[in-house]
Amino acid sequence: MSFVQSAPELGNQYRDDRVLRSYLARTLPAALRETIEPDLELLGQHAADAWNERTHRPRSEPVFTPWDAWGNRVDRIALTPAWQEGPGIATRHGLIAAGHDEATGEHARVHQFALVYLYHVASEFYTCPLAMTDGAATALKASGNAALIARAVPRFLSRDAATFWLSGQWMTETAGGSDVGRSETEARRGADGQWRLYGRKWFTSAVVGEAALTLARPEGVGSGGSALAMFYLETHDAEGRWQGVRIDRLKDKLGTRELPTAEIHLDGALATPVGELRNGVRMIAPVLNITRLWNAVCSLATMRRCLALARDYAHRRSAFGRTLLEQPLHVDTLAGMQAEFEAAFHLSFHVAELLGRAQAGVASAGERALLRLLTPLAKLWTGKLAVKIASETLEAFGGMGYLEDTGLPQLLRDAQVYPIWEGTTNVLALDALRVLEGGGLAPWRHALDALLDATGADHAAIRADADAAEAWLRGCADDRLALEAGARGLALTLTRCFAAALLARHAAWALSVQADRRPHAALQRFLAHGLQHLRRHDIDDAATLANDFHP
Ligand code: MFK
Repeated sequence: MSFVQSAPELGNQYRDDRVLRSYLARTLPAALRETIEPDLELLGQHAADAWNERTHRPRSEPVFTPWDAWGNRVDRIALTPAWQEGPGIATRHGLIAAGHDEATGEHARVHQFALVYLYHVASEFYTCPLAMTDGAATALKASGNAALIARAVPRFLSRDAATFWLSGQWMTETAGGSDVGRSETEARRGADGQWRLYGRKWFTSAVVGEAALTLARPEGVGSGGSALAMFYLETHDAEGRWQGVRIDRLKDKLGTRELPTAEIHLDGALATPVGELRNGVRMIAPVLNITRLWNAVCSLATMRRCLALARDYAHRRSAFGRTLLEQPLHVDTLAGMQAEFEAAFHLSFHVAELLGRAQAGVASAGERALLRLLTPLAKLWTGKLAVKIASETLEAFGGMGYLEDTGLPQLLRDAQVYPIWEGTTNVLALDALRVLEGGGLAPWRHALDALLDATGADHAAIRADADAAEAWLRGCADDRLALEAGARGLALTLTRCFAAALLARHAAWALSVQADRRPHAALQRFLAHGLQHLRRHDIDDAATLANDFHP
């Protein structure tokens, strides 16, 4: 019998996660940690079981049936098994409720995102509609609309699958996913005083939800983003029939294929304005910021899954007379991935901390400004990084990483969605620029210096790169084209400097409290990769290169 390679396996994904456990030990009060730990253990085991058993189960995708056999329009979507168990898991572990739990106060979001991080990969992106439901609960609360808050929020936060509702966020139209201000869906008010929506929504990721927040243009108000209004609607009538919603088809996507992303028409869907009949983009912004944080944490979850599999395989796989873990170049490659992941972890969970503090009303003005800036930054960096780490992971398996039935290619295909949805890298870099134009770099710089000062070490390299970012911004102040063209480089530099400072803070703590040198090693490696991505290229040269297809 010739040699047969054994497949990678996962242990309990909470117990095995040194980075998560060490982070929670530093940030959460011991009593709270002990209370939530059994839940984290269960989700960690669920993650392991779902992976280890996946090879015994056929992969499945949702199936859309527009018509029944008798010619009735039914628009039925049959979900995958993981999606069918989604409401039970989400409510049992309080995946949304935990984030709004007043009893845990400023720690609510860290608790919630630890759950999300452990559940995400096994959920087959059921986390996507959960993210939007969390966003909808947050946006409704911010709107102050007492009737809608009373009706919908308890259902969105329910810990009981029987009363739980999912909410979609239906924004994207054919005019563009980024340029939402061009939305064409119209809201018409009938003689009965009720609003009805008419239009086409091009990517609706949570069409299976019971409710949705959406944007529409009240009839006759003119063009532009500020003329849009935010509406709340329920997808089914009292008899359980779709109300004014027709599903045209499910999207044929590169990845996230278990997620039934649909293209739909609204044809007189009854809807309620959430607030004023304008400024819809501003009103829906809380949804964007919440889902962007979910995106960052789910990107981390993919990275962590990749590293766990690559590490397990490195123990098993032997080549040229040694296991991969005994091969210096392979070890060095894994270490580089781990360092980037570890820095990204601390950045994303820091955003969760800030969100928790803002929500509990204990964040300072500086922390609130930092939250607004770090949210797009964390999303844009982690989205890109997840693709890179997933790609490197497939390579770490050699040819096996390219075989569909190992489950590995799916990690890469799924990861490619992170930089695209919820704002592409460039849209988010420009969003960060808008924040800086409003409030400048001071909140970021003060927080960064405070983190480094608290370590008791100088960290001159991090401060020097932070100085360079400030100088770059000053240098471009009068050059709008250069500012926009360099916005991605600026965003990455600000992100990496701040992530380095957070990792430095954690490394100092881990060394003194846990006698653990690994975060320090991760920091050194992360710094060696470089923090700066600042660029100031000639705009005319860039235009010439970008237009190279002209003869
Ligand atoms: C598994 C992980 C879970 C993830 C869930 C994934 C679900 C996937 C499904 C989707 O992808 S849904 C579609 C996601 N679409 C986007 O993320 C849109 C991307 N485009 C942008 O973000 C644009 O920047 C934006 C649409 C906001 C620009 O629109 P406009 O019409 O040009 O608006 P404008 O003038 O920039 O902003 C309007 C107001 O909103 C301004 O405030 P004022 O009215 O007071 O001046 C902005 O400051 C405010 N605003 C915009 N973005 C904000 C914000 N406020 C707070 N936070 C923000 N992020």
